Amino acid sequence: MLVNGQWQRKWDPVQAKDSEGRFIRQSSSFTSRLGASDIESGRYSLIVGYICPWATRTLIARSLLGLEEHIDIKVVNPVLTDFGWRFGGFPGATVSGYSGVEYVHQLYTQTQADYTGRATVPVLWDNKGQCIVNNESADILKIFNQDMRVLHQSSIDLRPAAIEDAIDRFNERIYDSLNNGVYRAGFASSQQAYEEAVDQVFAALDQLEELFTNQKYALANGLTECDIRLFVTLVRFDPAYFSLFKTNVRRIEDYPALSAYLERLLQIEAFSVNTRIDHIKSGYYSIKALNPLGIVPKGPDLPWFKYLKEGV
Ligand SMILES: N[C@@H](CCC(=O)N[C@@H](CS)C(=O)NCC(=O)O)C(=O)O
Repeated sequence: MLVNGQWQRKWDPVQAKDSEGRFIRQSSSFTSRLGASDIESGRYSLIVGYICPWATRTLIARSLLGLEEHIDIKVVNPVLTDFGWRFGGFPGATVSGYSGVEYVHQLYTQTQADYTGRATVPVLWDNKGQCIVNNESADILKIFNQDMRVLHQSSIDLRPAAIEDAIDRFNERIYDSLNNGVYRAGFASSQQAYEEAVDQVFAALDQLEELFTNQKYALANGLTECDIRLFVTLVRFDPAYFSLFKTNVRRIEDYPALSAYLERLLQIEAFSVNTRIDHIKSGYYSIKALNPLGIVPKGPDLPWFKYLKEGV
């Protein structure tokens, strides 16, 4: 991480923990929204990693809303280095395109010279101001859906005003137990913290299995932001979390309704084109604290890989 603008120590996934060994995630630092006069086609770039579920939320929204030709993407190498995320050098990864910028942390110090914190993706970058606008995926989803509406080439609304409360309630319900729950299991530093997290993960999955036995999407109204948030965790579960994060009580494949839901979403191009199993596996298994030798497992081979365009 960066401390007063200087890169400290080697990269380490465990951000902070409480006295019982529970993983604590840092909160995001750049949280601006965009006004009408800020919106210009081509002005912003989205810095992402296909490995990262939070970044993939924003990639899927960008595709669903038809923002691809207005916001370009820069993709990091999924393999973590001692200096955090690096650009290029992996199929599907790109160079930064900014002179002298090899690592994501350089974009943070370019924005704020004395920045202290982790240099995370996703980042919404302003090419005009040469600075980070926002590094919180939940906000970037709102920027794309609401602030950039004039640029949309799609009639999809991922957050209809009439059901915003229901969207926020659903998101809240799955964030701690599932989206972040898998990380709390994987990065737990005590048996008790691990078991607590795993139990919550599977309680959430069991409930969702029941929900999707009767419903096509997370909310009965149709596709929303909630489906994006759920999808990015479900799609990483069997290929990575199940073994690396030890969330191995059941696979998503063992849940018929959840598997059908996953396949339903993968038949929508915005979901399949932004899912790269090669990035997901190489990235997660490069976390040295959990897998010191960096060996990437060959399996599993899952039936839904047939929907993926690249990187299987
Ligand atoms: N709150 C952030 C979390 C982003 C995040 O934690 N990204 C991870 C990748 S999955 C990251 O960049 N980690 C690098 C680090 O922690 O140093 C968001 O949702 O945008």
